[in-house]
Amino acid sequence: QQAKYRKNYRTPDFTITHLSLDFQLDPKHTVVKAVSRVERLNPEATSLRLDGHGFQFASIKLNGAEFTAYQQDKESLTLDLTELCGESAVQFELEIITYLVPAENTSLQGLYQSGEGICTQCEAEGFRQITYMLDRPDVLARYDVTITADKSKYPYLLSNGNRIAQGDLADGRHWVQWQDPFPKPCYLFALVAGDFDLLQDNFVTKSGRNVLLELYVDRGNLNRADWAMRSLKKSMKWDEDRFGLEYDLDIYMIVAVDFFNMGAMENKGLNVFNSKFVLANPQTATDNDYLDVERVIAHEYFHNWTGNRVTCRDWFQLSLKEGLTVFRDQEFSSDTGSRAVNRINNVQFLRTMQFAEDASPMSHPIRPEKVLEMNNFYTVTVYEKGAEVIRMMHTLLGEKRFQKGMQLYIAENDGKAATCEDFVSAMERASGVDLTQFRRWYSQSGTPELTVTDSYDEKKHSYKLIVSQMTPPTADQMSKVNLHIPLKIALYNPKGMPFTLLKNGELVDDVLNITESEQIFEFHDITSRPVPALLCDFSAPVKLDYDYSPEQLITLLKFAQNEFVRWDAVQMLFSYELRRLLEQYKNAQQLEFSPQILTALSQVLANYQSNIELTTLILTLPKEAEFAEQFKVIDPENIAIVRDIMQRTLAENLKTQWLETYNQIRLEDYQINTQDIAKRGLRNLCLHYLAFTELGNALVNKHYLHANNMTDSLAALSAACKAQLACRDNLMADFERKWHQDGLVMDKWFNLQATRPDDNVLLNVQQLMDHPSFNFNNPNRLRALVGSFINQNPRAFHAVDGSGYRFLTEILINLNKTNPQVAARLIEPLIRFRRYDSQRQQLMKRALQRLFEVENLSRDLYEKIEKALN
Ligand code: BAL
Ligand code: ZN
Repeated sequence: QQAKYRKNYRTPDFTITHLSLDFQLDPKHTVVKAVSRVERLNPEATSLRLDGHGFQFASIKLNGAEFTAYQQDKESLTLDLTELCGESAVQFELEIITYLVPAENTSLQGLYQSGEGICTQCEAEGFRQITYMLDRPDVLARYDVTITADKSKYPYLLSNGNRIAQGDLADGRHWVQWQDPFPKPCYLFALVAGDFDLLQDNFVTKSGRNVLLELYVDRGNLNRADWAMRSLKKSMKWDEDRFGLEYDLDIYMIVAVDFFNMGAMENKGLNVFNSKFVLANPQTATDNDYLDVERVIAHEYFHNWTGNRVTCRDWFQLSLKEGLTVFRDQEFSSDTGSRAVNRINNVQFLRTMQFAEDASPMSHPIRPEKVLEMNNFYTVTVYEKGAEVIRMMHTLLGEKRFQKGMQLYIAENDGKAATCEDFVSAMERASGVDLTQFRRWYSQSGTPELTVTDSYDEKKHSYKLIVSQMTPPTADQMSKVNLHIPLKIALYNPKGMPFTLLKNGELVDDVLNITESEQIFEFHDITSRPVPALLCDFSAPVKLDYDYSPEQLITLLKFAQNEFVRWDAVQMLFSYELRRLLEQYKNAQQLEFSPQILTALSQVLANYQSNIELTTLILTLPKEAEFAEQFKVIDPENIAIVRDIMQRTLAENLKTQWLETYNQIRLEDYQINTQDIAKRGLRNLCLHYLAFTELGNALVNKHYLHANNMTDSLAALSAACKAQLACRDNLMADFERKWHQDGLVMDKWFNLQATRPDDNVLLNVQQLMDHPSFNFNNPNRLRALVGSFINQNPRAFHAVDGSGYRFLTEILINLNKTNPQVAARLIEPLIRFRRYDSQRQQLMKRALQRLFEVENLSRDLYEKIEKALN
């Protein structure tokens, strides 16, 4: 297993300028003729290595003549070109014919069958499963694609760019020809064939281009397509308004498919989507599903400029397009919805998932140095931490200079394959801000820790913050350097008024530049000891260590003007409380939730009308996985027990208020707007807590029966499951009866089954793998049942008898054969064994060793297991 290193990047010896693809489609036997115009870039080069596997190689011709001077191995075809001379050595034509079986391609990479249709997924290295190719993102070609297939089975034949010709054949087949005017790397190639319902619309760009918008969904799903179309138009408008970026083709197509490894794919002009991120109507989708659809549609659309027009030079630069595009989709959601809510959700996700990744054997910088299987690097680090790095630049430069940097970056790199350095350099030159030290964020992995202490001089009215930074070693990198960390702060007086930040009478910026191991910041005219709000808005992806007292945190909760700060104060209060209660629990003491915190939370609920969304976020207890992240050694059993007690205490103590609020919030017809989503969110949180009281069963049952939308139905169902109510089994059976034919909706049901707090949950999950709605080859189903169990039910998965680990191992052994990419995602909780006690460590290691010995272990799994065990 050969790793690739970033430092070894070389420009290609050859490039392909034109690629003409002819597909004779059939799920059992597809014939692909690929004719490429090859240009030699390095005059010394005498051999050309093409990537390819997973197909039957039929023939190769060079400039129209049979060609035999090649060597073939499992992953490539190397052409010996020493015989070529003169002109033909500089430019020549290759014709390669391959045979494929899309119906048997369960890897869901390359060309495969999804349901009754056929589609492609080529990022990162799936194109090489279609034909031999210089499969690297810095080879950009113009594509001309002809697809021929049975007309009744595949009435729609789609590819990138513009449809330029089509026709019928006498044998019942038809053909369509597509041409993409923009040169692109092969990872952006797409083909879709099938029978769909089609939703059409249009968008007129700011310069007057009329763009045809087409959304293809499975037959019968048209009533779930409107929201995605609206989201697309909203995204197109937003990108023009905020980034000045306009769409560049006359047609934009989105196809929803059921079998998809990722969320969606930004292929030029022809996005292929996991149907989960397209289909939504009030009966089938929750409010969160609606927001997810909007976000993912936006994300893929934004890639048209950040990813497609400017692409990546090599896969080590993945964050160039992903970090930036996540930043852009986060800004879109913040500009068009609540900025605070979006920030809180994004930070919560990052702190839980990315911090955990950085503390795992898979720790890597946002621009990795070494990669064995590229699919393993579509990570929260590259995406979400990558977006944080862009956000820090935005904080340091400000919107105006950041946009100037964006324009320069695009002007300099349009139509090219760029690097992260190209981006930072454009930002630096456009803004005049020195980013020399900041660049280290690209090469250093790990979560930096900021330790802050303070001192107050009552006489001088001066206040000092002493800030030190340290990044602990990670699995991939022992020694660390100081980073440039923007630390946003505010100082509150005990009455909750913010002090103006002054030094020697001059205004001080609220973003402190932390660049050294230790720095002292002094503020004057501070008339009483302040409560500092540190890392406001999570101005950097770091851990903060400041010894807050509960009283200080309650002050922040009550008074901070910044909504993020208020929420964050409560997160710290909950953590503080969890630790205290865990101690009491371990010492077999009576558990007592701090009355002071209960009072503070009760006040938040009493004032819910001032900010409904924030109230919901504040009163939602962190999940087990979020709590777990604070511990070096995680105790899944006790965290779950104590968290449950916290939940029941909150439920019981605030019962009257939960009920009052539940009854006060009134909603009429189901509508998707910020206000109604907020109201449903809080009302359903009240229901969740009430489920743990004696009112629960009747109330939840009624809520379910009266629900006129999926958000409310699911809230009731979830409350019934989490609180193990008497009505649970009836409600679950009712839901199953209604939805058993709808995989996406059943995923919600599978998730609830897998996260039951019941002792026999694993047995239940195992039995559900035979459920008629379950399909092992569908990644959505697997994630809903198996993924939910291993990631969202830590207590059961980490059962000390090792049953959870054995269950996952069996699944992974099978998935290794069918879908290694998904296998490598699901193995994550197992490779993190170092975070657990020695008994669990032993069991987890044993499971990994067993997997390591599996015959034909995929590169995907090998890379992760090898890192974990060594
Ligand atoms: N490029 C892979 C899917 C996405 O990040 O949009
Ligand atoms: Zn993306």
